[in-house]
Amino acid sequence: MTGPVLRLCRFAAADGAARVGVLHEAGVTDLTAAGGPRLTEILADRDPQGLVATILDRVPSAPQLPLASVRLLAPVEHQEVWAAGVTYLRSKSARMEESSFSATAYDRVYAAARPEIFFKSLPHKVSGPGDPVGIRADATWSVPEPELALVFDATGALKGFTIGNDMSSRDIEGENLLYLPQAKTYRHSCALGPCIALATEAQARSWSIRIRIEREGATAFAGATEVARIVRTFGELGSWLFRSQSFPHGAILLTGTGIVPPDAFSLRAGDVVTIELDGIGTLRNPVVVV
Ligand code: DO4
Ligand code: MG
Repeated sequence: MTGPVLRLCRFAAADGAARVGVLHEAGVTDLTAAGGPRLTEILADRDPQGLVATILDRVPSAPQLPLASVRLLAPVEHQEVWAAGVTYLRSKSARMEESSFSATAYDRVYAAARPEIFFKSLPHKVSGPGDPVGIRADATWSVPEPELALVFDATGALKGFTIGNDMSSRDIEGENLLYLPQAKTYRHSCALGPCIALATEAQARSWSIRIRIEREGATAFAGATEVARIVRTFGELGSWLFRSQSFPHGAILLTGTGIVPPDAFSLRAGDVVTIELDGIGTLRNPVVVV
């Protein structure tokens, strides 16, 4: 796959109904109006990029909608969302510091053949661009985790990439690793968007991830890392996700965080989290207490 990366999105136009489109710098080409299928069917095609080109060749007059006239939705239909963890050295060391109780577990899983993979969200619970992301009311140390997310079809083939925010309660995870599902999966704990970039692993490996957290108009935290620092290949992560599992609609897998704010930092209601990933775009969400 060469040339510009095609970016597929879900969006709501004036009538509020979910549609599928191609996301450009200034707007969206409405594939649904051109008779295109749902995102899941496009991703299931052997050649999603070719399928989109065929749809647009057939209907060259497909509506072009300015970005300001649409609301981007999370690029997920019926796909479960899972997450890999401790795939960056930075994540391993931060978690070992956070909990002497569980330090060996993080140390071991970083180097083990089997990666850490956990369930993150049902599709209908995912926040899209502009939607709130949550911090738990019973947590005292909450952080965003900006992550590259892999988009698989039902056969386990990697079809594209999006941005994921694996919102986490570090105090709850640090108290006892058995509390991980509570630290990771709660209302508004997962955001995805703004689109699915149909790129290759080689292209994605050259991308950087940046995060900025705004508080009362100023930057409260900013950080960056490179996708190339992920210690495992995407094929490896995908093959573990699909072991003894079936995902009839495909699945989304977050690949772990490599950016950890200083220990004194915790998110607050009203903060705004902006994650940028080269080749995909920007995912921006306000923080609420849930
Ligand atoms: O084991 C805890 C979760 C790890 C994680 O979410 C990450 O490294 O991103
Ligand atoms: Mg994570």
